[in-house]
Amino acid sequence: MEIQQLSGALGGEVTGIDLGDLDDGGFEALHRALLEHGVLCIRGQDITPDEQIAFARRWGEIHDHPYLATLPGHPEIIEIVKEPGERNRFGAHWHTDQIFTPVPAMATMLLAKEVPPVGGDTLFTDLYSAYDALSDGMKRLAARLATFNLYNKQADRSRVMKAKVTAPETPAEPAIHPLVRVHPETGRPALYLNDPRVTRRFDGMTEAESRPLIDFLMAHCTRPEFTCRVRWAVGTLTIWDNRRLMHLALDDYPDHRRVMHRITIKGTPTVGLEQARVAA
Ligand SMILES: O=C(O)CCC(=O)C(=O)O
Ligand SMILES: [Fe+2]
Repeated sequence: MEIQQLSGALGGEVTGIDLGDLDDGGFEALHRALLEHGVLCIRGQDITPDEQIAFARRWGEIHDHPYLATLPGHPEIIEIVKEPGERNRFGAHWHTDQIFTPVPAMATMLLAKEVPPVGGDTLFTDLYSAYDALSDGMKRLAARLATFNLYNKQADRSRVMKAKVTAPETPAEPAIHPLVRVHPETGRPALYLNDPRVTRRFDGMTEAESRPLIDFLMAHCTRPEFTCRVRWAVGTLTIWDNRRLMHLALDDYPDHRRVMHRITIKGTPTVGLEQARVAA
């Protein structure tokens, strides 16, 4: 297995490995690499849905997405499809997956099945670096704040969503999380939020009071030097750690089809910096 860094901040491109035939040592190496790089883009994976599901289960239990429809016969896999001429709003803004649930997904993986000839890349940004780059005063303030997150169906409307429109609509429940999240495996603090479509405000504050700081933090978190970019090819499987990064699906391929097979892995309850210090 070989790993090439994708940028100075985060990301690794992995070659020389077959996820359909991975021993425990190989998996452990991949696990360590994910903790180090945050996102791994693994090339050349000609694997079946069952093999993708088996690979996903090595990371943990599969996380049910409360709002997305799944692949027929494989309820573990969400098929993300964008047709030519369709606007993509699925993941087309900076976010970390399922922050609007009480226990957000630990990791997400996408396997590229069909890709446009150019465009349709996915961008990632490193929230350890974003936290580290804050002033001491802002770090102290951020450590005391929690975010109030609410799913926004309008922001995510796309073909993948349509199958669920017929399902009974359950009202979205808000989820509260620490703004500075301690990574459960590395112990490193990271900023943890989405943009105001989902992170509506800080807990105990109004939207108007919260908005300037949310806007500042989003601009800060997505500074180009904290990012990397994954260029897809059919058979690229990209897995990312939602506990320390945000991502964005670029909608720059209006005339082409793009199909991804997505699996999310269950996470653990979020722990803030103060809470982690008390526990230590
Ligand atoms: O389609 C993509 O590149 C990413 C979509 C997304 O945000 C996700 O699968 O969580
Ligand atoms: Fe996402």
